[in-house]
Amino acid sequence: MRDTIAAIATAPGEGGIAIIRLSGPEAERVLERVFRPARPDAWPLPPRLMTYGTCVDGDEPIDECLAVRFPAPHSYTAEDVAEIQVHGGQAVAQRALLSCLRAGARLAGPGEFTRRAFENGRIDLSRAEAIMALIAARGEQSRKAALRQLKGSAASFIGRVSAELYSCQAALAACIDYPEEISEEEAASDLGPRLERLRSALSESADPRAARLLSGGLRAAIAGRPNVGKSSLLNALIGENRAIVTAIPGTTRDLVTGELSLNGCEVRLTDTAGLRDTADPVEQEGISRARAELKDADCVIAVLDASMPLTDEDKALLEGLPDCPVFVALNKADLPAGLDEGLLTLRPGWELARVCAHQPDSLAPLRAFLERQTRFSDRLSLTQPRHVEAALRASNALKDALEALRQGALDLVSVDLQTAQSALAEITGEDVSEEVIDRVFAEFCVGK
Ligand SMILES: Nc1nc2c(ncn2[C@@H]2O[C@H](COP(=O)(O)OP(=O)(O)O)[C@@H](O)[C@H]2O)c(=O)[nH]1
Ligand SMILES: [Mg+2]
Repeated sequence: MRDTIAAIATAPGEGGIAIIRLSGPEAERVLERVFRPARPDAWPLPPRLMTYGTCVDGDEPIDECLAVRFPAPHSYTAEDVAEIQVHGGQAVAQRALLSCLRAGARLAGPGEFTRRAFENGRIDLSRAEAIMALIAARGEQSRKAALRQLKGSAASFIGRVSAELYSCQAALAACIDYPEEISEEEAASDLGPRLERLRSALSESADPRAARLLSGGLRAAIAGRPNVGKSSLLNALIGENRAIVTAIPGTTRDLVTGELSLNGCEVRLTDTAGLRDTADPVEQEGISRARAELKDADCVIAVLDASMPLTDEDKALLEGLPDCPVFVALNKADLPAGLDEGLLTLRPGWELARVCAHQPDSLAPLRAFLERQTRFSDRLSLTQPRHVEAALRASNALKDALEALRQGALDLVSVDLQTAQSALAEITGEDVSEEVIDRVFAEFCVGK
């Protein structure tokens, strides 16, 4: 028998209401101890309807409140659930929770309500994660992807792939067990194309870049030698005076980040220390942070000063950039031109435009570049890093299976298909270690 858990389900701070949620076999008994309905004959409270009354701790009234119960199995956790709505103040909500704990409930851990919903079989693991993704979504793209997942897009996709994989496994088993009836060639000619289709379905539906964008937003690093206008560009793009701007080279030492939303996607811009040789230890540390940020970035805005001739530092910057989309911003285009564009060596795919940090309209090509980096297919079935990783593992196992099939090693094919099947079962949580489940729910908030 499980115990009964309680937590404040609303965000901390002041708000209109705060909700204390209870789940478990004692939920109703705890509610009876902490809730006095305005009409004493209201017991038992009607399921899923609000009842007005007073929240109490022993005999002491805490607040006016509304209470509602959701008898099992028609509740969030599929257990008996009760909720109390008090006024949304820190002291009120804390005291109402304390009263529930005194009445026999235990404080819930992070994500414990959702974990119960998963363990009681009401939702699969991918839907449980979708709830957290929906709560964490800061842009429209992330919200939509999380909602699709909550509606079962990942689960139904994995269900379809997995069913076809089972059918391939059955065909293979028949061939291994009855070699006189089905020849290896026959099996290979039928299984090959089917496994190939599964493999491409998996790799097409799992885009690691999209998954990263959805969970962490686009990371764009602004790089360049000192004084070319990196901090000015950051400020202009986010429309705020976030980074310090001066005419003194070496002003920016630490990483300064600013967020903006483009195309429903969060963009995290990082202004970095100007890259140059310096003896100043603080600046050196800033420069090594800048280099680390450049390596991790999804795309880079490389800034040059269009009013000055190209320097060796500029050339070293362009040569040393990582292999990712790059926008070369020729800043200070409002000043007389001093840079010979003919001397620039750009890699294929790099974009270039003359901009001026002080003229917002000139930044349109830069914004368009960033916006393009946030795009990806909106039909992806898998959008969480954990799912994408498992799907790619399954896809690799299918690649091995195809290779084994070409060599006629049917036993090996069978092992590879099993590996693929297990990787897929991790996504929905059908076959997943306790450790993975712990890790998934540890990221949840308390009260969800
Ligand atoms: N004329 C002009 N000056 C600029 C422009 N962008 C930045 N500056 C100036 O260049 C100097 C250095 O700017 P800052 O943003 O601190 O450069 P950072 O060292 O690369 O971060 C400051 O005096 C800015 O006002 C621009 O587009 N045009
Ligand atoms: Mg700066």
